[in-house]
Amino acid sequence: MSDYLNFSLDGKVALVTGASYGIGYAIASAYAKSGAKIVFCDIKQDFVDKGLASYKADGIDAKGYVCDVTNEEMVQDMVKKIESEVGVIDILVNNAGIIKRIPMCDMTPEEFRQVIDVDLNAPFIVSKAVIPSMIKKGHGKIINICSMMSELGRETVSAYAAAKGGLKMLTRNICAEYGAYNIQCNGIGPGYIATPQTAPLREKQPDGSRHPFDQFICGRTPAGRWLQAEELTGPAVFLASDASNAVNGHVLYVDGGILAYIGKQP
Ligand code: NAP
Ligand code: GCO
Repeated sequence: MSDYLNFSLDGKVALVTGASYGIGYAIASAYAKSGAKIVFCDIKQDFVDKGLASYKADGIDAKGYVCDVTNEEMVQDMVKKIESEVGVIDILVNNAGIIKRIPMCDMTPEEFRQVIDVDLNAPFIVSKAVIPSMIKKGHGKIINICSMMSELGRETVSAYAAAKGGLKMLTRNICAEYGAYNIQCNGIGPGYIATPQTAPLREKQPDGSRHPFDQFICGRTPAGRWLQAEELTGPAVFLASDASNAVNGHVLYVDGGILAYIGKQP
């Protein structure tokens, strides 16, 4: 089959950061079903163990590593271990992320720095760790999980929006600097996905009514609903496969149309 229509990940090694659950877990599981060998990391051993149990229950033979992706020494060590235990990383998904929903003027510099550290500095650290071997191997795929906040702001998420906006430009710069080595770096910009990270925005109110933000997002999404993490997996497989070798520096928004829609008239 020509590469142009090769959506398979057979024989590839894929590292997905923060993939014990949530979006990372869905993407890693889809990569496994597309033929890739899956490695993932999480910051705590018990989350790695829980993730391994979930992958096993889904019939996926994943390898998990404890690694704080903001710590360059830990990341370098993890990548060396992966290369010796599994193989050179062909596909990196910078998925690990946090959010702090605090009005900017109430946020401490430390709180702001923590978000920037995980959501922007870490994708730099992990990409820097895997690119040299990708260059030696002659190819590589880096996929950064961006956000609606790579394009839009909203109250209380200043650090997150700054990080995700920066991640969009880091994506473009990796494309610019390493595209000559057959490395494609793209982003996925999810809309609003039902995961633990957004659970507080969907919690039922004390009177049993829907959370106001839940109603707001359903009014801002043409499909009128939250998306599921599994709805990101087709685009993620495409960007990890040879079928996307001519796609570079692009952020693919998988948002149900939010960015195209002014919102339903109340
Ligand atoms: P989530 O449920 O909060 O999962 C985040 C994952 O990242 C967890 O496994 C977490 O591990 C891990 N992590 C956090 N800090 C880490 C660190 N320093 N080192 C290693 N792992 C770390 O989030 P999600 O909703 O799946 O989101 C995943 C990514 O998609 C994030 O980058 C997020 O910003 C982005 N995103 C989410 C949405 C959405 O609506 N959910 C939309 C757009 C973009 P622990 O649990 O051990 O901390
Ligand atoms: C928020 C949400 C969003 C989503 C996502 C949207 O508080 O607005 O957490 O930031 O996580 O990034 O694309």
